[in-house]
Amino acid sequence: MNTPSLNDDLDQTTTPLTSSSPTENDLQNLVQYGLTDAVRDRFAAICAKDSELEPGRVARVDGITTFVHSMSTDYRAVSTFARIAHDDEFEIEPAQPTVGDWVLVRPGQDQDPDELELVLSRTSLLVRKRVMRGKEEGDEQVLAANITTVFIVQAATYFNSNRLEREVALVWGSGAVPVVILSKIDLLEDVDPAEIVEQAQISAPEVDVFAASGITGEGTDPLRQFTEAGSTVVLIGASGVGKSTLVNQLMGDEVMDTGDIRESDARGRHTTVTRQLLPLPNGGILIDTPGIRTIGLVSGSEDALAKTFSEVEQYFGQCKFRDCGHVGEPGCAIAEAIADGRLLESRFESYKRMGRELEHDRTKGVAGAKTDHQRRMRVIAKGHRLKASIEKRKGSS
Ligand SMILES: Nc1nc2c(ncn2[C@@H]2O[C@H](COP(=O)(O)OP(=O)(O)O)[C@@H](O)[C@H]2O)c(=O)[nH]1
Ligand SMILES: [Mg+2]
Ligand SMILES: [Zn+2]
Repeated sequence: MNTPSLNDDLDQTTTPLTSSSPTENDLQNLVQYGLTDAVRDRFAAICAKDSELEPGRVARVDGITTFVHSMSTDYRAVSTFARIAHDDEFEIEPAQPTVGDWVLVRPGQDQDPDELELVLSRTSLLVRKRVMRGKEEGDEQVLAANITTVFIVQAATYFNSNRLEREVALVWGSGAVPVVILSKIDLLEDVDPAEIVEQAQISAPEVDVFAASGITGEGTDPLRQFTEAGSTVVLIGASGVGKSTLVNQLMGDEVMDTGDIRESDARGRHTTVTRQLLPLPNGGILIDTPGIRTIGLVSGSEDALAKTFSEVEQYFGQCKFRDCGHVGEPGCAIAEAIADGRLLESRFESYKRMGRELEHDRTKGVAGAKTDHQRRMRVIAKGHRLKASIEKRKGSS
């Protein structure tokens, strides 16, 4: 085995003549930030072509300043010109890096800033629509990328089923797997946690639901199955539900400020860099997000809705009339299912409400169609079409 050199030497990044593409050993350093084999291979391929680039993972974003954990050093890189890198093509439009992104940084020469140049295409992306006050259309807020599991945290003492349905849909839409945690069970007085779990399960069928206390640690052991090496877990939920307390419990250490210590107190200091991507004792990575007050679904979340309400959608196509609107038509399978207790009316109502919101966004068109995500997808599609037509021309000549 090679002896890995400890490159704390900052000069190392500014001497491109001696730099070479990272060895397996160098990349091994990124395992502590959740590196998977697939990501390692992509980094190795890109760095073999351009040895100046330094692979790493985004720990925090502050405007165009991105904090990146790299193999032997951390970067504070500027992301103005960052683009998404697919296997062998780069997107034209700038990318908006987010915590959890796998990226390549080009270290700046002399006085130049370090530049975040490429963002590897994501395996999952958690995006919510920000609800703006006094403005009809909120923009999108990208919360985290390349996550395997999202812990949706709600206080067992303040369980809210509508919010949970939205949170679950948001997560299914991201490509990650939702897990529900009902926190603060030590505060439940005459209620059995199992009862709340049962309630939550109705709003989140097909999702694992746990009850736990971040203070006493009760119920937190089963959560560790989601935090093994190679996994990246994000915690979402309203402010004050106990996310940071759970993080500390899972870390076995006081790493996150809890309670009313303001997040902004620690801003801009180096210590905050290491506080967003938290390596867990059993190998996974934890990301704590600031509280999210409202959960807006981004346009194009229809599939996520279908997954969230699969027990509703299973009746579609079974009504007497093919164009049944499920509003009292004879032979409506939904109405029958509700009547004989196979389907909860409240679930169907939630489904309709969320579906209407998406429909509203879609028909309103303009703003919705210009979401970052859709723009990105269009650019990719265009790239693919172009490539296909070039190959076709080549083939026919
Ligand atoms: N009794 C009890 N209090 C908790 C628990 N988890 C968090 N808290 C308290 O709730 C407040 C908010 O917790 P925090 O972890 O900062 O919530 P966050 O905003 O979701 O990160 C703090 O005062 C915590 O001490 C719990 O499991 N039991
Ligand atoms: Mg917190
Ligand atoms: Zn019907």
